[in-house]
Amino acid sequence: MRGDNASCMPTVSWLILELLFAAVQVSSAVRSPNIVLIFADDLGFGDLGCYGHPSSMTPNLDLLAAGGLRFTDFYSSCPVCSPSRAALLTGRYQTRSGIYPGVFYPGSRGGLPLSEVTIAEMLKMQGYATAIIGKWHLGLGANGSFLPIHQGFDRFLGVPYSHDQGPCQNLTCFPPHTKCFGMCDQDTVLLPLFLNQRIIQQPAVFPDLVPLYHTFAVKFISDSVQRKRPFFLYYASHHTHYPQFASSKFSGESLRGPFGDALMEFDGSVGWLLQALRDQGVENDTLLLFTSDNGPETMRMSRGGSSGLLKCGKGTTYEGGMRMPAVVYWPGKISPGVTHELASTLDILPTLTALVGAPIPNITLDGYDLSEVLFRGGKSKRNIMFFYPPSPKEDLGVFAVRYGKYKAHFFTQGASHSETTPDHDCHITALLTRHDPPLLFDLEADPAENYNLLAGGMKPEYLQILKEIQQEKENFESKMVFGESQLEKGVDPSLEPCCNPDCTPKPSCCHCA
Ligand code: CSN
Ligand code: MG
Repeated sequence: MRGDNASCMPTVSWLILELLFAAVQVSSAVRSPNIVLIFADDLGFGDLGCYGHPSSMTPNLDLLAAGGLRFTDFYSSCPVCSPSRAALLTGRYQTRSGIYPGVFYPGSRGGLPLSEVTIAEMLKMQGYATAIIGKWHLGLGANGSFLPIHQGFDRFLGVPYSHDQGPCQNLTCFPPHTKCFGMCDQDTVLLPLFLNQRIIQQPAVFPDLVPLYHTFAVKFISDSVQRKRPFFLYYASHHTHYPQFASSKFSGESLRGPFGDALMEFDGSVGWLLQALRDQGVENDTLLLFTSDNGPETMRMSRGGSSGLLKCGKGTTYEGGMRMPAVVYWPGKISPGVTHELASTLDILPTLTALVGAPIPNITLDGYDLSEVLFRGGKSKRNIMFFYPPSPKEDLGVFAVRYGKYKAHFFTQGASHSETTPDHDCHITALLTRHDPPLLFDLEADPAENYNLLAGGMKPEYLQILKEIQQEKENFESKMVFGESQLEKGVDPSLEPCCNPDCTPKPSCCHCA
């Protein structure tokens, strides 16, 4: 008996040791950095002070850029919203997840498939508290089955789609009495504000949104810090999408009119997010990333954004549609500076996965780990970027390819969202055009895509580059499998969110005090 007991002792203490070891592992997971991902809407490459805009007032973003790493060659995966957001959150091209053609509507049947692994799900598995504030735009579905709560987010305060996707002519955009500019979408429900799965306002009161978001973000951050949980906050701002709005603090304050006021409010939210991190003592334990979903809606004229020196904007695969402002900030961990390395929203999930030591999702990813660029001033693993239009087709394939400093356009097409500037290539009247050989630009020498290197015919010095691009493109396309289209499932008006579900007549009765 004694012998048995004695031989049992080491086993028990070994077990205790193992438990202790596991506890240490858990507590080191608790030291995982907090992650704040700030995503602007329809903000162009040329809209921020730190990207050269002469009259924008963006002191907080400019400070972030000065203290962090600012990218000059950072790309979205698509020049419109839903596909761009799907790729951001999954690290996969929108074609794989089926987020095409175009964007989701209030009554859309589809959504981001629940089988996709989002950044929020990946981080939640690692013990993170997760929240999304602002614009979702990845589906709503019957009974809210596609809402963020089902995609890894513990909390959601925000709007399920774009804030112009409901009538806005009777809403206030700037306090106290300035009505929204334009009508927005008619014949659909007023824009709802959700808390998790519940509608708490319909219509959402635009000038109140950012102050509400502020309170919610501060609470989420302080709750997480108090509970010693690392947190992931995805702050998907409505700014600077049409119709522009702002709270009284920013209304009429900018030099740039309504767009400038909305931008200033967005910039202000960057300031209070930073302040909240400081107040909780976690600024140095937090990786902050900022970028935008797609290029500017120049069709809104001076109320649209600016792609600066880049060509065209939203809806097109020219640089103005695809290239985004982007800053990554982490005091003490990321050296301040400017990088010309290639990077994309597709790279955020793989980078965060590496950072927190999570297993890589067992699916095809299109992104690269950017750790070398962020933490060691090294080279990007990304040397290529493929550009799909908002309505991609398997038989056409990618419209353009960035390869090193070159960009080749195999197809070009204008877009209604890129109307009104003097460049007719951007407009809806610039029909789908195949280019064979492709248009070829050197984006280092000519970021504005003005001078086709192959104008006047093939030149032998570019044959090798074209061959490499062609090979990369064929290789990529041979492995690209388009997922079932979520947008082709169409819309069902009865799925539109309504605060008063059994009321008649819809959609106008979906209006709650
Ligand atoms: S987007 O803007 O959601 O930011 O891309 O609000 O492409 O048909 C785009 N669209 C409404 C929108 C419609 C939007 C479209
Ligand atoms: Mg957008």
